[in-house]
Amino acid sequence: TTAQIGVTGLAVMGSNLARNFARNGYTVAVHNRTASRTHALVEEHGSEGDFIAAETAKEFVAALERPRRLVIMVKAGDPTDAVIQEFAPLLEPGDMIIDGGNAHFADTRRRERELREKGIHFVGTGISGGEEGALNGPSIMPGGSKESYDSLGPMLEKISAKAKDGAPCVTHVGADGAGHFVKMVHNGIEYADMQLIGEAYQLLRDVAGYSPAQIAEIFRTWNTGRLDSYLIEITAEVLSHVDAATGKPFVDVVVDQAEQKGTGRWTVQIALDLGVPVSGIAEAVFARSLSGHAALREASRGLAGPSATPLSEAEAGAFADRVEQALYASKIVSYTQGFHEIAAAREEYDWDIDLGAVSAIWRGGCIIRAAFLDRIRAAYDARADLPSLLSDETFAREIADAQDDWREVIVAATRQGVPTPGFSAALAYYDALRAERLPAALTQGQRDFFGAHTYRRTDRDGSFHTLWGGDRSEVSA
Ligand code: NBP
Repeated sequence: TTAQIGVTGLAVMGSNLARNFARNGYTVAVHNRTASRTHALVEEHGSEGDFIAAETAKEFVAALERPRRLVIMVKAGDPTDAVIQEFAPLLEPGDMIIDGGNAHFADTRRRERELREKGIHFVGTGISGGEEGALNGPSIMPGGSKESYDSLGPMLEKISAKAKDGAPCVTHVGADGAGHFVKMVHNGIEYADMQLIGEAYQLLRDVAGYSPAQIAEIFRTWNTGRLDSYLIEITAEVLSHVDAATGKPFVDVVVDQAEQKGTGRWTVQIALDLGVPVSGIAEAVFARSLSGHAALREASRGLAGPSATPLSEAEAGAFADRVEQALYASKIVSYTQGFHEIAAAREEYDWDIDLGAVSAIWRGGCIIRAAFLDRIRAAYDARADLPSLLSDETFAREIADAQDDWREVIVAATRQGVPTPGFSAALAYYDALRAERLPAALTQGQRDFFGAHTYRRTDRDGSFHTLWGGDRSEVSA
């Protein structure tokens, strides 16, 4: 017998993905650097489908039908290169290597180029949904050649999550690193979503005066409306959880220092390179980083400022409604920024990415899955060349309706000394885009003054310089 697909790297993600393929009727060759993992997988889950356990790379490759489809699920970075170097010499033109790890898209572009010279398709693939998703249906973001997708697509569609309308949460995102790029921005948006939810929680706690259990109920209510999403749902679960050891709300016994693995940071680093303002995602990454500076926070405790005084019960309910508006409006802005980054990369790397299709495959399986994504897809379906999500009539109207409350919430937070970097950055982005004139004109004047960097005029074409140190006359540059 030969296997239709092989998975090498059988830690939690690889094992679950292999089982997902097997449960969907495919024969799966399985391999791991340390063979004990391979045997453990077949022993524990062999009954779920057809597995071929391979101890060596040679056995593994020999077990695969041609053209071979080989999934790598190892630790991203050097291990991925090590595995490619081990397997590439054993493969033939037309074979496919699918890297399902969280690779940096620039690495994926390099690997794709190197393997293309040997006729091997390298398919960098973003996979979201954690271990549960890998087993029961993740959101899958494959890059690589169209040709490889013809062969892989049907299998990936089978194992992927399905959106509420039954559509598989997978599409050919674009060439070479496009899949890993889109997965990276997915994670950046996830950071922003989590930060905004965190700010909403803090406001409900400190300004409205609600308990974690009461806030969990508020999130449960929000989850039945336009904020319906996996992250809002699990937020309610986490907030209502009580610590068994102390009887306190779980959220009060966890150290308030957020960690990160790096995909959010990459999203911001690359946005800086592409010149795309992703202020909401950046604030989310910085907020995690700030939280981790324990000594700095300790040293700053005594700094002057107001502390929050909770509202009366009557006022608290109305305030919670305002926070919902602020959260929703800020969420629209973070997705606007994330999709702008994808659109900019599409331009830069000449990727054929369909933004509507990207939002559609995030509707199921992944961490940011949400009813909201249907709306984004509708916006791009109505107009594929939408300059920004904020230009969509529906989103623009919703923000218009939300903005009084959004501003009020930020005012209250500012007055009471509750930090809302996400809400505030989102509103500043919105107001900057709306502005008739920005102080960038003054910036250009300053740059021309100290560095003769020149400026353009509103009334004439060309570049100009003012002789600041001389008679201040203007010359054409
Ligand atoms: P890990 O990221 O912990 O990687 C462990 C696997 O890598 C093991 O199979 C290990 O083999 C193998 N490996 C290493 Br480490 N170095 C190797 C080398 N030089 N040669 C061959 N194999 C090597 O596993 P994971 O958490 O299952 O994640 C796998 C990938 O999926 C990662 O890229 C991760 O970023 C990505 N991802 C994870 C999640 C998640 O929720 N965990 C979600 C989405 C994507 P060994 O058994 O011999 O040590």
